[in-house]
Amino acid sequence: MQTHHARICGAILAAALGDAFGAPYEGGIIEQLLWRILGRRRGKRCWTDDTQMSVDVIESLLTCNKMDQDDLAQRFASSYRWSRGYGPGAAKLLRRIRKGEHWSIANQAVYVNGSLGNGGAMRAAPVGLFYGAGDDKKLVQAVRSATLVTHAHPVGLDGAVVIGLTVALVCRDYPVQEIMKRLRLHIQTMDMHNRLAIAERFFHAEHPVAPKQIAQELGNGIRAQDSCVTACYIGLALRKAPFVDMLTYTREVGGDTDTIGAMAGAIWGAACGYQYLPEELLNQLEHRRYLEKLAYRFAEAIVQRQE
Ligand code: R7I
Ligand code: MG
Ligand code: MG
Repeated sequence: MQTHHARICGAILAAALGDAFGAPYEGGIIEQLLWRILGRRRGKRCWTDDTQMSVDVIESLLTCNKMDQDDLAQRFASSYRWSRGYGPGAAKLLRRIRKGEHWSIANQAVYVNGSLGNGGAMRAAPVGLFYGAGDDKKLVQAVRSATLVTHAHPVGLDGAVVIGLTVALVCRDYPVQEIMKRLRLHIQTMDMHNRLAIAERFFHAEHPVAPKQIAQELGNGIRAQDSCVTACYIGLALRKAPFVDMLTYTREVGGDTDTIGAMAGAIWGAACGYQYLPEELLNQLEHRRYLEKLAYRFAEAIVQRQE
């Protein structure tokens, strides 16, 4: 596998591992007990909405060869299963689309300004990979379009830009300082700018900052401003550490562990490549072979596109 190819596959599989291995630690005691029942199938670790919606994005991009919001909305709606642990607003919205409502109406029916949850950001990595580093404006536009289908709030949109752009840039070895500079150019809300400023300060520290401090200052919650820069920090600060250390660190940050794990995993995987993912974790992942084949096909399409 060529380097770029391996990094694209790495981003997709690492995100799925971050999701499946983060999910058991998400939420309170009731959610954790429920996931003990729902989260294992035939001895494998199940993924959640984060991976399901990323799969939908990849399938859509492979079929349409561009970001097509109508196609994406239909895929999201038909893949929706409550047992994958979707956000409550997202679940309602997807059921409305299933019943025939257009996404551009449904996306403001639950929250008047649209959702600011991290559900747009958790599936932004494939869009970033597909458009790739080079034309940031085009990439950001595609990420915003893909996010808008379910997350119309400016903070929800900004969160997706943080993840989509970081994944694309780290996949091409851009240094952290340059990534931060380019993120600042495309972020539109003060909430996200403030979080980025804190992360930039943390990147100047010699060692990764303690997980507790990350949770306190960058956040660990379900809202985009409380998790996207957190994941960006984790993925970048720990990209030279083994994957399992990144997972342990994410668990210690706590909160929305499946989503922070998925987003940080995508960044880690894009930096390191598929070959550095631990085999014993991949072996426990549900539908591993299906995901690997999909990631491989996606990488081939991207490499051809960018040649
Ligand atoms: O963003 P979304 O798809 O949820 C993703 C999360 C991830 O952690 C997944 O792993 C899964 O567990 O869910 O779903 P939404 O329901 O749109 O947003 C998530 C939450 O953000 C909502 O349930 C609200 O608590 C909060 N939220 C808002 N609160 C107030 N005002 C989102 N938008 C608003 C808002 O406008
Ligand atoms: Mg989830
Ligand atoms: Mg989550």
